[in-house]
Amino acid sequence: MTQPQFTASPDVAAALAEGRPVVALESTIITHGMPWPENVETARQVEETVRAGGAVPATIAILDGQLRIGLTDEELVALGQAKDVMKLSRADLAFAVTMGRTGSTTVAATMICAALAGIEVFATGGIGGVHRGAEDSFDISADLIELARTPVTVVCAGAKAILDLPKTFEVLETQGVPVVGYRCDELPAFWSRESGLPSPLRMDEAIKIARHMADRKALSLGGGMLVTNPVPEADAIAADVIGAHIEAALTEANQQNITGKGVTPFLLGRMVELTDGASLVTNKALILNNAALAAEIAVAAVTI
Ligand code: PSU
Ligand code: MN
Repeated sequence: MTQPQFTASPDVAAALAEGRPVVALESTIITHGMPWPENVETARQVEETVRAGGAVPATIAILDGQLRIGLTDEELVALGQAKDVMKLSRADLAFAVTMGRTGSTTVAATMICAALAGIEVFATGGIGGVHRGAEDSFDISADLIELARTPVTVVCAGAKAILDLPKTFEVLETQGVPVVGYRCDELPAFWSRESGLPSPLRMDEAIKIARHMADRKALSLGGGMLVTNPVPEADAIAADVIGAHIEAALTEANQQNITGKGVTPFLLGRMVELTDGASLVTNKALILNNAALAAEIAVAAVTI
């Protein structure tokens, strides 16, 4: 017998059935993006922010082989402390199901699961992208290709500045992914509000973004879109300050031959240490900011 594809928590299931706004949330940021206990504290605050914005939060993960859309607080805490959690993308999402493993979902995998459940809006910190030196390593995050194929709107604070940002946005353009700057003419760069790159599109109202989602659907364009939401000024770290730490972290990653899925978690972890925790404070602030905007978009989308 075929098993159900996913299990939604009661509040998520009810909201979906009644057409109320839901915001998907990823779990790799909990297991591989932030240290304990800040990871769980932040995940809770993100869920509260989505609720305060009038939407239902749906944190997504695979627990013991089960695709779960919406976790209980106990499950969130367990995931935040668990060891040996797989970091899942499109390539290995079904493997975790088959093998009964526990895995957290990256942006790519969260988009797939959100679309499966009928959730159109998703909040994260920063998407993966083209790594620096990709011309040799070919390391390009599956997040970019997923944005091109799966119809979910991803609200982020830009691509992580540890990446090659110009190449990342070139790939998104090639793949036909709309990149919308929310109230900004310059693309934000995760910890910083500045990247030196112009935002290809700009929208200043959540309702316009929701309308854009509907128009894309009406035109059968397929695929998702990216909304880039600059970190609040008070929590931003200037690009030149963060840049020096990024260089140092990248040099260490090269020296230690860190490759593949390990690169992003290694770099994020080193950034927390190199900035004496400042990068973590900014990381939290930008995720909460994105959760609030995603809720606003989800609320607007159900009125269209
Ligand atoms: N943003 C964060 N922290 C993270 C990530 C994003 O603030 O940990 C995760 C996301 O899940 C993203 C993944 O999809 O990093 C990208 O990993 P990779 O570069 O290996 O594709
Ligand atoms: Mn990669």
